[in-house]
Amino acid sequence: MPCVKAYRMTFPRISTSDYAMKANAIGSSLSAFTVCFFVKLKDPDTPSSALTVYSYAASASPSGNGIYVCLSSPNIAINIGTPKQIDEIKTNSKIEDDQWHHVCVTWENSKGEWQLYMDGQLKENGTGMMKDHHNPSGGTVVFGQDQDSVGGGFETGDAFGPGELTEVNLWGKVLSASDISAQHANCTITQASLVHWWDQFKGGVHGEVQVEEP
Ligand SMILES: [Ca+2]
Repeated sequence: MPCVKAYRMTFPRISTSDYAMKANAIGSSLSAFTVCFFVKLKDPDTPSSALTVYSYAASASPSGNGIYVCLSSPNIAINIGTPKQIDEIKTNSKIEDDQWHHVCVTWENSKGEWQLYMDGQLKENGTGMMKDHHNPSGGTVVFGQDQDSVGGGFETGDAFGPGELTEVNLWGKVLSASDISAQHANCTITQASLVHWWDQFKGGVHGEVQVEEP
């Protein structure tokens, strides 16, 4: 059980009614970021949707948010501000069991370099993803849904569940491999450059999402 000091959010079903939201979640535009979370899937063999864990939208887009990370498209897929969903990063990695896993995605705009870490280890990386892009500020973060409009436009086929989340955090820099492995190993959450953090979402849950204390 990871991060026993933190609360968990349980998503009991697939529904566009179940999510956690924070408006004005990113205060300054970002030339780099890291998003990390712990996730546990109830039905890893039979996902009925794309399982969007994290989305950030600063403007409406039916085909691509500012940022999203989904687990089953059909593998882990990442979008960083691309104008078309077809240009998302389609990784070769996926979650294949019903245990807790730690996932981190990093990106920076000088080389457009991205990295995917799973359970504290670098799994995949690449370059040329939205070089020179700045992720815009002032948008809305949603856990559990893809946003086709800011704070809305949810679709069942993109939703997350059934499953659990904890410690979904965003930093405005690329975390080091040692920072990421420390999160996985002993839940050390690097405080420097945190943009939004887990405690801020406790009051933002909707639908049947349950907050469970450790
Ligand atoms: Ca969508």
